[in-house]
Amino acid sequence: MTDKRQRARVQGSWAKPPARPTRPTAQGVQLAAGSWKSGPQLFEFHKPVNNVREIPAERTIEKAGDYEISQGPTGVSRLRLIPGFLQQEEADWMFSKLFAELPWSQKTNYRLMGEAYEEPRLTCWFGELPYMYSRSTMNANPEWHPVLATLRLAIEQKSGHTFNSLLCNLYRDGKDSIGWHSDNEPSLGPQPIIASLSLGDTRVFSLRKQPPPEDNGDYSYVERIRIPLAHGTLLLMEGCTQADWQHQVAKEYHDRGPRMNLTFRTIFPESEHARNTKR
Ligand SMILES: O=C(O)CCC(=O)C(=O)O
Repeated sequence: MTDKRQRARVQGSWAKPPARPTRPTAQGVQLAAGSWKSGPQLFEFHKPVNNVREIPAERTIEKAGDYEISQGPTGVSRLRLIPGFLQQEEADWMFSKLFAELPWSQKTNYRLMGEAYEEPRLTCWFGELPYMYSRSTMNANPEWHPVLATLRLAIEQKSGHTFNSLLCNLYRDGKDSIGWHSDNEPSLGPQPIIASLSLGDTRVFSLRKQPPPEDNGDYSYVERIRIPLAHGTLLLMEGCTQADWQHQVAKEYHDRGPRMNLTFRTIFPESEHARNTKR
């Protein structure tokens, strides 16, 4: 008999179901799952149940494209990334002009219990209607800077959406930031579309999915996305992105130059808020 056949015979005999003992023997083998079987050949392997919950790996989005980032629970959440929406020279010129000429100031917000804090960045607002977030209001300011009016038109043409307002953020260095939040104020309507144009130094824009209700606000296991936003990049957030995800620009430990972010949005008059929330 060749070696190969001999091995096959041995394997065959092992593969046969073992004979059942007619009565329990004295020897017993404790199984991994804690049950006992009598007889030396009745060992069964029970794979331990894996109770460790996986943390999804963070995804990085850098390339131009349309990304469906989730399908629920509210509906489809979509991002559109357009690096190089502005050419370098054009973006350089706009950055210096807006940096010097916009009415930047530091806004005071209020926490739920009424405690005041200064935002860790400078802002200004353009639009026929005021904008209220974090329990403090930015007054209406219909005097659009001509550069911003031109940008609004260009972004409307590119995106196919219209916008009536603009929140401008200025991050003076790597210590300036915006914490986790969603742009979901009632004045923005049910599925707000936000067009965000970045100028200046690159900063990482992060998103994290809202946890399911049974996780009671614990974000440990949620999906995460990071998008480095470079000079001249346009990012569109559409669909349920504000209902199902939060976003932030975190502080950085490396030196960062100034960065500006222009977030075009549509504000609805107060008379339409109730109608919007019902939709
Ligand atoms: O600076 C950014 O890219 C994000 C700004 C932002 O989240 C906001 O204005 O709501």
